[in-house]
Amino acid sequence: VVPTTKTRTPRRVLVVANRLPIRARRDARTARWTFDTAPGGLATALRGIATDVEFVWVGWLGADVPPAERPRVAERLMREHGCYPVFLDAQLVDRYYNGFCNDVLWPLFHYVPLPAYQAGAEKKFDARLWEAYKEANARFADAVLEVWSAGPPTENDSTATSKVPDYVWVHDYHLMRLPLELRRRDARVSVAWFLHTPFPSSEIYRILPYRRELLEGLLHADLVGFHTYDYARHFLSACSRVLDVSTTTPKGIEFGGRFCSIGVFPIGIDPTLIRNTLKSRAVRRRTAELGATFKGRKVLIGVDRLDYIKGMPHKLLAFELFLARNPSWVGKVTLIQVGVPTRTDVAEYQALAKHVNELVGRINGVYGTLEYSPIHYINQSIPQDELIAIYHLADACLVTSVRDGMNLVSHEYVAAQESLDQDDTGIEETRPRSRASSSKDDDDVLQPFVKEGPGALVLSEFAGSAQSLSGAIRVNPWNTDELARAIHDALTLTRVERELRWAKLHRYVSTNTASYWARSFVDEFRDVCEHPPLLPKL
Ligand code: GDG
Repeated sequence: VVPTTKTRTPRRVLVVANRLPIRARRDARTARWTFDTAPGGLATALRGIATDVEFVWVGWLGADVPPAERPRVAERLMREHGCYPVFLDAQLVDRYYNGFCNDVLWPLFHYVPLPAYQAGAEKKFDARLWEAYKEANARFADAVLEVWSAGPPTENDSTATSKVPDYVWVHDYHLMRLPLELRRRDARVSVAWFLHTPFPSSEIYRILPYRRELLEGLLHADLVGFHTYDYARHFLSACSRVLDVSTTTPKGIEFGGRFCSIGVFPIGIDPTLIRNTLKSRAVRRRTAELGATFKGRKVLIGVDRLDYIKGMPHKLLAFELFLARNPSWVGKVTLIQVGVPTRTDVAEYQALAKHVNELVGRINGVYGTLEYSPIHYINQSIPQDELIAIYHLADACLVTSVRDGMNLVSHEYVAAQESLDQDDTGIEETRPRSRASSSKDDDDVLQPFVKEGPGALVLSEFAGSAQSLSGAIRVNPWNTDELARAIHDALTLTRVERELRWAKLHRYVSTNTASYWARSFVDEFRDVCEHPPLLPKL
């Protein structure tokens, strides 16, 4: 089904997320603040509909701002960047963000609760972290209400759309109490919430001592949204089991005299941005350079934050097994693995980084030579242009998450497999040549890189994207044997097989885009607010 977009939208949407898309620095000598935009995935996703909707961001700045400087910082951020900061002091951030969000909710929502045999597991849920979470959510509510407008027409602005009040779109597991906190402050607020992670099975969810309070927080929203039907279903069953709800239907839940609608909105990417980047002169040149570097070899790509949900050790172990079983591939295939450091002050993440380093060292030690490393491990973030050049070059992408809300790397890889028009190569030398057909004579000349058909996608069945990317080779990353075979399959599929798979994948990725996601969510939000379901009279 090709998605269609409606065009009715509210005038202003307050996007509330834990972090503002801003990098802030303070000069200690002059006490002067510098703010740069740091657009993350969400900011990029919303850009596509920013022509119809005005977005104002509310969130934490990621920096400790001395109280005396706060009014000035808030005024500047709002005026210069359309961002309204929530100020949280260091101890609150530590307990709310590092503690409750990253150490309690993140693992639980990704099916990694602390194993009961581990000493200290019984102390996992520290009440101080929960109190901090509630407190932080209350601070966010105060900040939202400082910018929220109920939207009565003003003298200067009498257009019909300006009568629409601001809508409040809350993002992610950091802010599950926010709908309730907002409604306590003003019952008129239209509020929706979207979860970027999985919502776990109710069997996992109900471990949480604060299971009831979080669901009650959310059910004050007009709409809650998830990436997949499974997550929505898990949420519905958690509500039925944990709360005394009067009605749950696939469309939503009646609770406390209100109806909270539930929707499924799988996020996507901006394929046009990738296509345009691929066509740029700089990226074509870079792809050609990399094509020359990896000449005569197949390339596998992995791009992950260094997070335990991404299953990087699972991928490395399977790659090692693949090399052990297929000695003829040694020297002929390289895995480029980007592992972007994240939450580096947390013990679990430090242990993961160490484990990955050891695995990479072991595999390169056993299978590497002076001329060849089976794994190129890049333990830092790389520029977007470089990333897209590698995607384009790679013969297969390995996504092996043990759980992942959606996983946008899988979408980006598919988009970057488009073959490019050879008329405009972007580099001076125009004689196209594929990596495999290189000859010694033209080694010194930079040749444009030409793909021999699209690459293959190996995709964990535990990533949300596996539910829609049916052209992928689906794997259970815990099954090392199966994953090693999938790597072999990905490298040996015929061109026709790869093209057939890619056509399916590309059709999905190029229609279910980030703009489509944002537009569908905002349209549904408006629909449920304008036409709230009628509740039965008691
Ligand atoms: C959360 C959920 C859900 C990565 N390394 C570099 C780089 N990246 C970019 C990728 C991609 C993004 O980061 C990662 O997105 P994912 O979706 O794969 O994963 P999370 O960061 O865990 O995001 C996830 C998502 O929210 C959206 O709802 O899909 O399930 O966990 O865009 O390209 N970008 C650059 N250099 C890098 O080194 N430039």
